[in-house]
Amino acid sequence: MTAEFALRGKKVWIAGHRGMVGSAIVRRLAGEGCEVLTAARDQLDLERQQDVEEWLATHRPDAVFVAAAKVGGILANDAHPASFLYENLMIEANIIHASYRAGVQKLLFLGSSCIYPKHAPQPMPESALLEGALEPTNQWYAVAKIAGIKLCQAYRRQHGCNFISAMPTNLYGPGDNFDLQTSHVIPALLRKAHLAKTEGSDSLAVWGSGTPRREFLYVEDLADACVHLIKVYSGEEHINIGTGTDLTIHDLALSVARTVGFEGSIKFDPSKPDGTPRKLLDVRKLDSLGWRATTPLDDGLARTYAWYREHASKDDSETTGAA
Ligand code: GFB
Repeated sequence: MTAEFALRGKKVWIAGHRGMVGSAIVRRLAGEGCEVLTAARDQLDLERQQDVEEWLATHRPDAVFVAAAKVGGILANDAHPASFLYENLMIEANIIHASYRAGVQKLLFLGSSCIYPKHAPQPMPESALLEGALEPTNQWYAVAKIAGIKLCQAYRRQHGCNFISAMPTNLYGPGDNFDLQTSHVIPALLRKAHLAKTEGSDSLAVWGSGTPRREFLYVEDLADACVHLIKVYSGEEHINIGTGTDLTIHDLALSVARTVGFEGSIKFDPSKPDGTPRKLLDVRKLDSLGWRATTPLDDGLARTYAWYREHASKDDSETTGAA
């Protein structure tokens, strides 16, 4: 562990600033006294090495958050293996290598809890990485994210770069993707419950058996944890970011129904995959670094539902996309 990395007065690039995670990090950095750099998609294609190298060489950030990634829910991962593997490998390799070349002082790479083996011990410690086979539905994304961790470690060892990695659990919050085919479970269930309520339907369709367990972290909490880690952590091992508690998808569906005010029944769809049986992170390392999640699930769900109603529910006047 080295001295704290101060953000004040630094130039900080958030790669992926339009996404749910990147935009939350931009909001979180507002009070840090740093200059926030962003690049619009039409200005910079992160899959093109030369573009990324030129952008970094020109703008010379002191610190970088790698929040850019191709992400999606269980079905999107399963249906587009090439996109999830290729796009994520290209984005992270380009940014990490170009950051090394541009002399970036500190970089935080973001992955996902799906890097761990399908049957990892629960809660999953950082040391469970590569101890067993991956969950088949998201192995492509997981392999890309494991490569990102290894890139940070390799550039540390070979070039002395202070590049670190953080692995968040399943995320949700304002700015999430509410498309029913490609989204994660929380935005999907919020939207489906909202539609069922407004259309007077008496059931809410929930994929799979309802028995898998998941841990959910509100994205504003994640952004706070990332800012904390870039300041205080300089180790080689990746750090889990989670809440330390999980629940079944069935219980999640009940909480979502309560949030939305949907009073009908829940109908499981066994034709859809369950995915990993359980994904709970061991957050003792993060805890020892002085950070804990603060947003209870019910509060986060209420805030996410409010965001959906304000920003995304208008799309539903045209399509219902029942899934
Ligand atoms: O959120 P989700 O798509 O991601 O699904 P994973 C979590 C669980 O919710 C699965 C169930 O058991 C789904 O079957 N589920 C129930 C639903 N209803 C729905 C629904 O309407 N939509 C969705 N999407 N799920 C992803 C990985 O896995 O987690 C990614 O595929 C990434 O790579 C991400 O790691 C964090 O937790 O199963």
